[in-house]
Amino acid sequence: MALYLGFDAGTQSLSAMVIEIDGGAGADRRRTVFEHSLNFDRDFPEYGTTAGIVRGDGPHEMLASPLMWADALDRMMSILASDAGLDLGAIRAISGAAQQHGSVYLNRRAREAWRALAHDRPLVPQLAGTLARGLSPVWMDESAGEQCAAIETALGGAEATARLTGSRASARFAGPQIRKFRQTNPGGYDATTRIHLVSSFMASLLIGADATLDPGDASGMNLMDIQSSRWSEAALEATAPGLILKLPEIRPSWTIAGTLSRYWQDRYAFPPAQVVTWSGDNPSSLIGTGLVTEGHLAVSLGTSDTVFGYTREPRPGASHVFASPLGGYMNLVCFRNGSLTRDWVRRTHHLDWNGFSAALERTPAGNGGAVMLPWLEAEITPPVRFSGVRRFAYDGHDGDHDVRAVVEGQMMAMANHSAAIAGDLRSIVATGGASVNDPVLQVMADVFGAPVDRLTGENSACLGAALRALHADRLANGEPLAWPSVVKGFTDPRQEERVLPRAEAVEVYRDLRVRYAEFERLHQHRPPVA
Ligand code: XUL
Repeated sequence: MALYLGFDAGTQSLSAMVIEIDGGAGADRRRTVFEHSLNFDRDFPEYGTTAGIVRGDGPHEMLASPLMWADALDRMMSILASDAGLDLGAIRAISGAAQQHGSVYLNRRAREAWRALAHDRPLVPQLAGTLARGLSPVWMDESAGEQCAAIETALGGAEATARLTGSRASARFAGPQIRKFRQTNPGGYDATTRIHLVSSFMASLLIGADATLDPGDASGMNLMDIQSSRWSEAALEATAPGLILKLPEIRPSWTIAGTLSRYWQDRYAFPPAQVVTWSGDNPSSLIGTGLVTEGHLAVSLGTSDTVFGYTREPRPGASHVFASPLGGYMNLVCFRNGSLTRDWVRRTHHLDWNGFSAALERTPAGNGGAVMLPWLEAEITPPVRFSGVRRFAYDGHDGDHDVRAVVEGQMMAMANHSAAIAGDLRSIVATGGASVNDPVLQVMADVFGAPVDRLTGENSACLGAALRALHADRLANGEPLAWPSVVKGFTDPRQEERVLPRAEAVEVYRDLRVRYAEFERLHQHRPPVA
């Protein structure tokens, strides 16, 4: 029997999952034996976050303390060791997923501090003085717009930047954020000896040394050559001087970054397990949703909503092409107004989630012409700077219409903007918090015109991390498992719960999607009417 531990360092919480694999590659027993989440706002109030972030001084600045993530890791390791009833010695490998794009700035003291950690003291006080920047910009930070323009100009335009790095310059990506840091705090930049992504920072804390970065997460920086999975000299030069010396090495996703450090072994009696290079939450979800072949999309309904799919070749037209942790590519479209916007509508009308579902059930496909552009916050796709929802053909007082309008608006935006990556779409896998809601999935099936499956588990990024640990451990031991065998038993859809598209509704949305795209185009660059 072997155990594999996966983490997900998300925007609002740190989760852990342990899977058990009993027997060989064939008829083995596979199950999840532990799952737990720590919520940053609730469990770490001393960091003063709201939904996992703190606002910076400038507009669109969204930050979080790396020490909060470290604190959560320490507490989770303690829970795993004492409250989970696990045979700790059976943990063979550990990996993780993290919110993408966030960058952590360390000074020259960090490496020494990690090496010298005393096991009888908590982690965070021992990291004092190791950060060259106290707060990290996270993926919700849209404040590096100017830097994006400068980088794209240096690289020959937006399209050339996308061809080289997989994405146009994006304000939330680490490259533009690094350029901004250098411009606004040159002393801080000079004092920075290492810039990690959240994923490689967390892996570094586990091994007590600088961890490598995987191509899946590195491709979310506007710094990696998407064809070769190496740092692009041109992109580095367009971003900040001397950057190459500050970045971790990029290694294949299945690389063993190191061994769990003595700190964790001595502090909580963990074994010297292998720590596999962490990845981003979306690349990890590709595995955790079982999307290891073409023709399927995953729609993840989380803090951000994302639509993604695996392809052997990059799919032009995707807003982001990332390297996939299975090899090949992951094409992704990200929407910032996800669960927080659904939740805002729900709260506005004093509904619980059952009430939200009932409202959807009471209203017809197409909502009698009532349409919402759900841009409560500045939006990533399409790029919208002026926040504020826009309502058409209704005023928002009626809760039923408002609920349907937010869900339909989100689904139409997702279907329209992912059309280029959907290809010959056979099915969708829905994940994330809101995927438990049947009426939401019915709107999804009708708008996309494809059957929607749901996974048994909720946290596909965390599951993906545990499965990546299994894959890398088998590979390192000369017993490689093909990806369909890695995910088998964990990501099989529940056929009996499949949600089928309804022909009449699909017809309604065929026209409405065209109108919705027109609304987007007209209002994207205009502030909302008060
Ligand atoms: C993807 C993105 C978000 C974060 C959320 O490009 O910005 O999905 O990864 O954690």
